[in-house]
Amino acid sequence: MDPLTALAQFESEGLAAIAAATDAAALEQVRIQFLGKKQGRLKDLQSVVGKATPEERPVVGKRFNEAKDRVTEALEARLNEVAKPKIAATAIDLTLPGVPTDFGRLHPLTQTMREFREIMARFGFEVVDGPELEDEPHNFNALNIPLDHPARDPLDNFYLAAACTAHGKPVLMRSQTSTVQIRVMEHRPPPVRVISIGRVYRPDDIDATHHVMFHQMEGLMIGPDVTMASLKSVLKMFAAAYLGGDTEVRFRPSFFPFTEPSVEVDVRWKGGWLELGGAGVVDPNVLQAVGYNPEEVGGFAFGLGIARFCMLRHGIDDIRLFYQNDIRFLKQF
Ligand code: FA5
Repeated sequence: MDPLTALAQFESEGLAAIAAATDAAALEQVRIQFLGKKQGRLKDLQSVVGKATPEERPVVGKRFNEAKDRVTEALEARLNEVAKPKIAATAIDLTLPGVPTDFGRLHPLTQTMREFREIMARFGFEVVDGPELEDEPHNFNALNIPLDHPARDPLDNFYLAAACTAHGKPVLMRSQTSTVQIRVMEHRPPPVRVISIGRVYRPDDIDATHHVMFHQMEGLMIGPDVTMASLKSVLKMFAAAYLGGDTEVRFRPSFFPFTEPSVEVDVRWKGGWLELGGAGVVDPNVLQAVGYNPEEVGGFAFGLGIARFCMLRHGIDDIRLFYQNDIRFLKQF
């Protein structure tokens, strides 16, 4: 057989054997048979090439290297292929429906708080924040709450036994977000138009509308012409924006040491009324305590219970559901 024919045969038979081998062991046999250094077919071909005439030698030599390279490369490629893990084609049925993924969602109270911020931002209120751990000056004194007022009773507050201020004074978990009003006014001159949303803590008896930790939204607006009428407009607009335009809102005379006059804000609920918050015109004593001149500026403040709004919107009749982390309840929102 002439050298070129022998080389073509070596190449085609080598490639066919490689393609037919299905695992690494079979490929090793093919390698030994075709490319083995001691007695493989390539080794035999070396003597055939050696017998070529001097004129044939360049062509035959080139073809020898070509055939050797092709078979070597094919062997390596096939080795890589058989080494890959096999996906059994029959194990996948592409027509089967997928496994649905359970998406998490925001807690209904978080959703409510986000919506509150959005609504109040539309009314031009800036969002501010304040600490949950408070001192008595911010939780009581600056809010015009006298030393003998029942709201200061240690049994009605969560005082911390193991902590105090840098000056050794008692600290407590804030019982209302009204503390943030003071912190804002202490640091900025009027006009002010802010809201603050956060947790407050009271050792109340837990029932369908009360918990020991709950959320409030505090609002404060201070300026030269801010009146009780401004307060009522803002609260009515807010209730309409969150609960719907037909919501019936009632302002009931009330008392808070830091507002005068004061009101309680109720909305219709289950044939009666549900109290949503307290509000009023900021007491001149409070303005004076933070260095404002009550002759020049006035203002209103309000503090609303967030959970109660959320309960009204969604027809939830027990505040405790928000804190039980029952997925059957939470996934409805
Ligand atoms: C206050 O906390 C005043 N700081 C509100 C205020 C702010 C008045 C600014 C004037 C000016 P009150 O204690 O009524 O007020 O609480 C306000 C609202 O918080 C209540 O109407 C109710 O919606 C909610 N709330 C009160 N206690 C609880 C409780 N234990 N659980 C859930 N929500 C509560």
